[in-house]
Amino acid sequence: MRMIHPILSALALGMAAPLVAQTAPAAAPAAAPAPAPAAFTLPALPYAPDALEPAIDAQTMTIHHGKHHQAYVDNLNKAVAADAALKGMNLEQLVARAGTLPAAVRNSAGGHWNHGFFWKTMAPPAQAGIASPALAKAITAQFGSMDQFKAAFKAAGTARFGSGWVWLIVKPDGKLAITSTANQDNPLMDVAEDKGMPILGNDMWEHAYYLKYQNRRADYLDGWWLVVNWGEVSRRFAAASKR
Ligand code: MN3
Repeated sequence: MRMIHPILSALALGMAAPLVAQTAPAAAPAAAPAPAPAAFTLPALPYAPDALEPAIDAQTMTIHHGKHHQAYVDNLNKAVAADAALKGMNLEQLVARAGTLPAAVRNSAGGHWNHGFFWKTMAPPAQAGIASPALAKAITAQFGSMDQFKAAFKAAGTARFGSGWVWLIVKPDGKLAITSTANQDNPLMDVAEDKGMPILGNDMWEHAYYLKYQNRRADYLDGWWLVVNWGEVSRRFAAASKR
């Protein structure tokens, strides 16, 4: 069940805090409350939970989105509410200074950002599409061919020890690179070894694939290409290349 702290619910709905209303003198007009930062919320999946089959099964998607991602959102809301220094920061700001944050905030903010990015990185097989000419050209220039890129991405994913993510990023110099991060870190974080703008990313946590693939992470990485949303990845590449 989704649990939301009552104060966060009230803030999200724009309600006045009840204690203020009860104790304010009747004659004094209440000062307009400062705009409350919206609580972080779970984005809806952009497709049905079974839409990515056979690459990813419906049960995995339902648990991954509704339980795991929801938990990152809930824990992030709790951690931010408990730390006045973080008040009003948006998700991008939290991610960018992850190295200065308590572990609970770093993990939850990364988890929320990474999963929101991940759902949009995928599409049902019939809508997966192909890379734009510009992206295909950049991939060929950097990795030799699309097949060589996929092999290198798979190698980086299988080499990630324990839980983490594997990414295709646009580096500050505009070049593409494959990198991986541990836990819920990502290449936008100040702590990342290889920094850049992610345009493609796959979840290397067992919760992303274990029900269907068990220990066979390499098979999951192979099957996953069926549901990569190349239209979205190409749009991200274009946006990152313009910066
Ligand atoms: Mn996950």
